[in-house]
Amino acid sequence: MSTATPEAPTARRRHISVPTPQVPRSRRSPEEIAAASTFEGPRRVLLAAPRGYCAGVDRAVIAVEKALEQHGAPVYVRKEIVHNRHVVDTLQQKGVIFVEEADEVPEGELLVFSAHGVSPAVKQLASDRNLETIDATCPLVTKVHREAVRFTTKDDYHILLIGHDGHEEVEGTFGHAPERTTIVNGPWEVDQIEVPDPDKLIWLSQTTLSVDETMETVNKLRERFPNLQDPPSDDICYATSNRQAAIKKVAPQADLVIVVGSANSSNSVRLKEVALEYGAARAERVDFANQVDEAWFTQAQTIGVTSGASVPEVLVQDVLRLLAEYGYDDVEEVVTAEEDIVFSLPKEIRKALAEAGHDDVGRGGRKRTACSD
Ligand code: 2E5
Ligand code: F3S
Repeated sequence: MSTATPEAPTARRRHISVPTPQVPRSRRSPEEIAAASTFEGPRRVLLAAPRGYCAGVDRAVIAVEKALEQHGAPVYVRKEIVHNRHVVDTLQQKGVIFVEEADEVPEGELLVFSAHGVSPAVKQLASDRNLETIDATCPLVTKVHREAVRFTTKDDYHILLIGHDGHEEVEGTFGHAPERTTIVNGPWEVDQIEVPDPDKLIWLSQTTLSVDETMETVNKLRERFPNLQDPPSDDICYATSNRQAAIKKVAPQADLVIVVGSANSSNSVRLKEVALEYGAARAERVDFANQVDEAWFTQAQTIGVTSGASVPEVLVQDVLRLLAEYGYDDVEEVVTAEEDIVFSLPKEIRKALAEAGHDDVGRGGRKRTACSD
C-alpha cells in the first residue's frame, strides 16, 4: 500500500531546538512586480472562512499551555501536539520537550498525547513507565476510536479504514483493532484489498481527508462489497469539511490560492489540492509569510487565502500584511459557515485546575462547552 500523502514526514524532534526554516523570497519590490504584471485593474484577496484553528487544536494547545503553568517545565509531548511548525516551535521555547515515543521520557514525568490520538499500546507503554499523562486527543478522533472498538468487538465487523498509512491519527485508530482493520489509502487501492468476509465490513476514515476523494473511495468499495456498512456519522470532521467547502467557493475565482499550513498537516495539504481541483490557476502552501514568493503575483489579480485547522490566525494576518504591501489591500471574506464548537479541556487538566481552585475549569477562560470526555 502506498504511504502518507502529506508532503514530508514529521521531523524527528527531541531535546533540541530546531530553527524555523527560512526560505528566501525573491525580494522584488512592489513596483517591479507591478511592472511585470500580466493583468490590468485592481488586485484583491478572497479570504476563506472558516479557516484556521478548529476546536480540537485549540483544546490541545491550551492543554499543553495549562500543563506548563500547572506542572512547570519540562512537559513532554509525544509527537507534535498539532502539525504546525509555529505552534511546535513556540511551545518548545516555553519548555515543552517533543519526543517520538513514551520510552524516551524519564520515569515519573508528565507526558501529553497529541491531538491526533494514540493506540492502547502507546498508553500501556506510558503506564509501564509510570508516566503521568494528559490525553489531548481530539474528541472527534476519540469518537472514531470508539467506533473501531465497538464494531470489531461487539458487532464482529472488519474495518476498512480510509486514511493515509503512516499518519499518526491512522496509526492510533488502527491500533484500536489491529487484527481487524485494513488501511485503504485511496480509490486506487480498492481493487487489491482482501477481506475476511465481504458481508461483515464497515468503513471508517481519518478525520482530515478530502471529502470528495473519500466518497470516491467509498463508492468504489461499495461496488466491490455491496453490503459495506456506513459509519453511524461522518468521520471526516466538521472543521475539515468546512475549510474545504470555503476554499471550493474561493478557488474558481482565484488566480493564486495561498494555503497557510505545515507540510505534514494533512488537512492543510488537502486544502491546496482542493483549491487546484476547483479551479484555482495556482495554489501554494506556506508555513510563514516569508515563504510567499512575489514572483507568484505577476499573473495573480485575485488571490485566495486560507489556512489549515492547526494554523494560528496570526500567521494568516502576516500573509495579508505582505499581500497589502503589494497592492492586495482589498480583502473580501468569503464565509460559507459559522463555527461555534468548543471542546472542554482534557479531564486531567480540569482536575488539576479544580484542585488549584480555579472557578472556570472547563475552557480556560471561555465558558461554553459542546463536548466533554
Ligand atoms: C488531530 C486531526 O491534518 P492533520 O491530521 O495532519 O493534523 P493537524 O495537526 O494539522 O490538524 C489538527 C488535527 C488534529 C487534525 N486530528
Ligand atoms: Fe479534531 Fe477535526 Fe480539528 S478531528 S483536531 S476538529 S481538524
